Amino acid sequence: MAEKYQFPNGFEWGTASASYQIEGAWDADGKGECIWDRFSHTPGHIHDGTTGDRACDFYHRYEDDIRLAKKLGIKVYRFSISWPRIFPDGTGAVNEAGIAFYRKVLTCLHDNGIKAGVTMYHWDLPQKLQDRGGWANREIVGWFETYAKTLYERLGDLVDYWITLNEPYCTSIIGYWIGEHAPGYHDYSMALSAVHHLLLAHGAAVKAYRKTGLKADIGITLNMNISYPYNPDCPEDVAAAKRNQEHSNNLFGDPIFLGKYPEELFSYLKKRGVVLPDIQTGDMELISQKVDFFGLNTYFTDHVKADETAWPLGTASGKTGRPQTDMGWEVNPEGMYDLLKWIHSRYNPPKVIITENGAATNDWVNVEGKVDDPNRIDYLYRYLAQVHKAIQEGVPVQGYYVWCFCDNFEWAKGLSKRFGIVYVDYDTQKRTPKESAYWYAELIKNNGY
Ligand code: GCO
Repeated sequence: MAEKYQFPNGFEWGTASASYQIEGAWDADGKGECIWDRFSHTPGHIHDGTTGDRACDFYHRYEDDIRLAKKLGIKVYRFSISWPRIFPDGTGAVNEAGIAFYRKVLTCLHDNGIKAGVTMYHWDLPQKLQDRGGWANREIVGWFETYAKTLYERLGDLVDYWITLNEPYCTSIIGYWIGEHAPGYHDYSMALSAVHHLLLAHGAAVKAYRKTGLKADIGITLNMNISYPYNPDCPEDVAAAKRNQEHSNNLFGDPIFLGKYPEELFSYLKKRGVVLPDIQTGDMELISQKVDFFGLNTYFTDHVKADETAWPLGTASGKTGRPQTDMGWEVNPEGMYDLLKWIHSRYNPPKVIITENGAATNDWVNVEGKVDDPNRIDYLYRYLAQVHKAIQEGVPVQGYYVWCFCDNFEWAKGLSKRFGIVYVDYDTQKRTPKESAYWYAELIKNNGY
């Protein structure tokens, strides 16, 4: 591939991050406990036994990080707000120190000429709300709406993009069914009720936003993947791949953009004994509020086999022998193109922002003090070529944010997986831009590569 990839004028190059993964200062200045504090403090949950207590110490080092982002030419810096920093109990009294912290971060971004992309919920639910059922309790729709309105009112003058939720699939399915993420439950029907409440909370937040008069765009970030049948000649695999994709993609995209849940999937699940969500009058209208953009997180593709013994979905994943990143995720750049085309044809959103894409690789600082990460550069090169192709064919992608700015706490994998374009030494907190950061800076400068 010795091509030239030139991106449209005004294309927005960014990086992404999330509060629990970078901030540290887990109990500073009145912050309440979040479910990831509780989860990581409980032995056995995090593979390498680390926690986000300190992480990248962004809480104290945000100025340096933002200055470095500016040096690299980053146009949009995506980060999330920690709900329990704003409402230590989830509801009730506002913690002014939390508001002050995020106003400082936002001001610093603006002073450095960087746009702010703000995720309202990137998984760090106040523990006090989990104690009341968390996302499985329908009351959370109101709790989230109050939280969202508070953010609009107190921070809205400084925000360029609002993202209501990050990856409701992970919150619900991984948190309440697979149990690998906080709160660590294993109840599929509860997970589906969480799906419905997440979507309602998203809709309520968008609806409330439209009444504020604020002008910034608002959308949601969904993680999606294309599911390919493991054996395309096997009808059972073809059906299983379709079901798998409806579960990862349509379960969230259809209600938001088409105002309905995927029927075939729901009737399959019902037959398998799953309790479906309680959909009340007006719910689908609330969920399908018009959004300004579709935020897409994507990293890999799925290759799906039929497996009747796997409850409830009847699917299993198959490996294809393609290269893998340090997460064990298959590198399949064409999947990015197929997915962008699929989103465009099924949902036709006004704009797509790729709010996350990137690779974990096994990085370290070499004897010359550099971090050489050719595989990450290669990954970005190949995936961006596919983004470019989709744009050429009319998919309105207006921005791309690398996951992530600096190495950070990778959830159940702890500090052991490095996704950053900036290396973090967790003992000294020293930052070292990796070779990929310089590659990305050059790309931004040229708006192409
Ligand atoms: C997610 C989250 C990020 C992750 C990243 C790598 O997609 O899981 O949005 O917080 O760290 O995707 O797994």
